[in-house]
Amino acid sequence: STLDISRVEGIVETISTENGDRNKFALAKNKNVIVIQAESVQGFVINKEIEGQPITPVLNELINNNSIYFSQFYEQVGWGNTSDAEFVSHNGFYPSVKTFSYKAYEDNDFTSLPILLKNQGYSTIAFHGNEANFWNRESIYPSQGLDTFISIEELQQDELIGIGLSDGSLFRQSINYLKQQTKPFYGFYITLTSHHPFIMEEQYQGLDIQGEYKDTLLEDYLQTVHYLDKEIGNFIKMLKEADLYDNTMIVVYGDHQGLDMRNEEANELLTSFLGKPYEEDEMFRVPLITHIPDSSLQEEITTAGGQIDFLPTMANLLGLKVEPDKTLGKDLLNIDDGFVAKQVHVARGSFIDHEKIFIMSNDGIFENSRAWNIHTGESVNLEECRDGYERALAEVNLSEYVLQNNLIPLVKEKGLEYIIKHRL
Ligand code: GP9
Repeated sequence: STLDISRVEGIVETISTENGDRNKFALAKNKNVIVIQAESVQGFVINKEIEGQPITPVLNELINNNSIYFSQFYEQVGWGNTSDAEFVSHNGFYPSVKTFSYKAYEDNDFTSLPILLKNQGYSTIAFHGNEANFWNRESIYPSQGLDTFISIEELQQDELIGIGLSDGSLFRQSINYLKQQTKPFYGFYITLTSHHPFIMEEQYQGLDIQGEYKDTLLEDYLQTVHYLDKEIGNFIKMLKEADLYDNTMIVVYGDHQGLDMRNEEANELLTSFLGKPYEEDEMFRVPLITHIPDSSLQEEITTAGGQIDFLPTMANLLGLKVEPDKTLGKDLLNIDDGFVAKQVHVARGSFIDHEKIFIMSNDGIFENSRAWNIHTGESVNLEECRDGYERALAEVNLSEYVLQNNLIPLVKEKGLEYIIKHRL
């Protein structure tokens, strides 16, 4: 059977922590929220230098001031890549394995983070420098709770880089919309300039790279990430000038990999740059930073988590009560052991936890799988992964069942356990 009730009861129990005494509950309650989903930004760039220059000086500084930095955070996208990062993060369910989720589930009903915030009186707005119908965004945003969508069609096309409007221009032009937006607002930004193949005119390239990585794919990638980082810095300045900074929580997370380990050139470059083999554990790792002005926060969370945990984690900070068995995500500020299931780009059943990564074999034979310690790189006995493998299967199967049958409204009413017991 695809739905193993005992496994799922385990899941529900793991994610059940009472709301009463929660760590960091409501720290950002009623604040505006700006979420920047950063195109192709991977975890390894944080606090990393190239030829003596920090790649992400702005994000590094943000992490050290009034922020929580989740350093063991992983992407969980499917075929919908950037749009799946949005889908998984906002909804707390896994992406479709068949096609991109915004298409597969376009007629579904949702209880997304923007919807939960709307219920608290928030207005919602999304910004993206590409065409509105790309990834079917325009069609699905209303049911995702994103009421206003500012895409390239609505904006001055005053600076184009790569496949659309530059991140700098998008941030700049968004300020007027934010000023007019009813407060508190949820503002969701999907950046674009650091999109593959990372081609950008020299005037935008802020890193001076002369050594072995000069004119390589790695240089191109790092230049675009550095550009985005700088533009996030400019954006924060503009928010301050517009008096929109103090009362706003600013969140940044990476959507998915920029450099694919299966690409030989990328693999060689990163293996050399990182000084260790470039494998799935590093390829799937993306940063998550939550910045709350005047909070005195400076914390690094090393609990393993993924984009599916974004909704409950943000809900906790925003003082929203998301009952634990109403999403498959977990509040990373209130659990000890995280768990990240993967099902696209690697075989279903693959997972990451606080100490190891398990990559299920594509031939479906468990014994042919690979597993290693994410901290030391040493290989891990596969038998130690069997429980996690089964849990990963149970989670992704349950998620698929809920979404394919449009059961989120029922999950909202009765919880995941009910869905399993009654096998609707
Ligand atoms: C397209 C942009 C990039 O609008 O979000 O999507 P990707 O190709 O990275 O999935």
